[in-house]
Amino acid sequence: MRTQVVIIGSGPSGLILGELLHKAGIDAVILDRVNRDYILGRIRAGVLETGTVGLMDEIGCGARMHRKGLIHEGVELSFSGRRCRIDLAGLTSSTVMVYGQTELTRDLMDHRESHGATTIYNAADVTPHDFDGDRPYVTYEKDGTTHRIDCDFIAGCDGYHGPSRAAVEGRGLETHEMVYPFGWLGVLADVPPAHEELIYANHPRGFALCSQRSLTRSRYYVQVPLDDRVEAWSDDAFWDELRRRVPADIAEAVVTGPSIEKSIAPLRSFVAEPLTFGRLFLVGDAGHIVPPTGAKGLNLAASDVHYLFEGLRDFYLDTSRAGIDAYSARALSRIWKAERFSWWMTKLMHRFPEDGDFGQKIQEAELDYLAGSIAAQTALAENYVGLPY
Ligand code: FAS
Ligand code: PHB
Repeated sequence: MRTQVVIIGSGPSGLILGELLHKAGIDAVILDRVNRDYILGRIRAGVLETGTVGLMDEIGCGARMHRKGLIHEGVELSFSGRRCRIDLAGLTSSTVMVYGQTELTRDLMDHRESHGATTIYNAADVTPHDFDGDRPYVTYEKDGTTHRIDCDFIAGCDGYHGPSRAAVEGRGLETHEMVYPFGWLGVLADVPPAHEELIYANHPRGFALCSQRSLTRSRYYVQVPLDDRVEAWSDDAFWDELRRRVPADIAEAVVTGPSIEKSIAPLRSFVAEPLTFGRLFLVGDAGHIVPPTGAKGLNLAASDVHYLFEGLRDFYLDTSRAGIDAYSARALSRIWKAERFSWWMTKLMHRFPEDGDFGQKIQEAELDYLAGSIAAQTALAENYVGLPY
């Protein structure tokens, strides 16, 4: 088989790129090691920046998102018995949309199926080859046969554990990482949200987040030790702990119910540099990871795709390599700003016992300053809604 672009990974990165390329008349094949249902079963992000919303509209699959997504004009921080609402719309003239990654992925998959573009699921041992030259190819195993796809470019949209970054180890790849000493225990439940906006809670027992997927489905998180196990948490134990960490009136408003998903995710900050290796590009989680505190992971994947798509489009339509050559630097500039913001929000809202008494006092002073400074709130707001592409 031959195509113009092989995309490894059918998550948000791979799907958004595949659909943008299709719209521009550029042929792409997506490979994934699992199937559609498995991908849709993963519960991940919940907040979209306007840039991500714009890409869905540019592709032409934003109708359901606009119908079901919730526009949020503010978020709240709670700490030391206080509450501070960050007026996103008033401070930035922008907003965020609450719409689950699962639904966004479903919309993209349905759109791709509607025009018959190729996605090969259950592709095992996907391996990029000869991407240092101008005739790269990808091999994979399926139904007991080794298959080969020749192409012009390979987009590594295969997440943190995928083969693309592994294929460039030792080829000048530099990585930068910080692993946080805790995880997030998340629960998804078909219960109405406790508050109309998201609440990030800094509490002596640990961080908590009240989020949502719709007016009837809520997503909650509590900070847990790294060695904690999801089996140790009954639903009741989770609801009790969440209610201890959020403001009293919110605790009162929490509607409990059976969890339809419950999992613990570790938190790390990670960046791989550069993102371009010949004709192989690292995109989204394949190139970087952020702690979810700033709601940046999915949205950074979207801006990577925006930059790479512009480069590939210019290559095919104008035979210019400028965009492709600029991809890594352009993407990394926005990536590092989002990494900083996500690290900052995580340090601000979580308990770090290893920072000692002084570190705790600094955190309290930063929150006190934030609560009283429009300049500080504006800085938080413009990062939360998403810096310009
Ligand atoms: P993805 O990981 O989504 O997709 C990669 C795809 O590549 C997958 O479908 C995988 O099956 C495929 N793949 C992997 N290895 C392969 C191989 N060998 N061969 C073929 N295919 C292969 N972000 C937020 O903004 N907010 C959150 O609350 C949030 N929560 C998260 C919770 C968890 C547990 C995780 C892991 C991430 C979370 N994220 C969150 C970040 C997440 O949303 C990512 O940023 C987003 O999925 C990135 O999309 P992709 O780059 O497409 O990577
Ligand atoms: C979510 O709804 O899953 C979510 C929202 C905001 C975050 C992280 C996760 O910062």
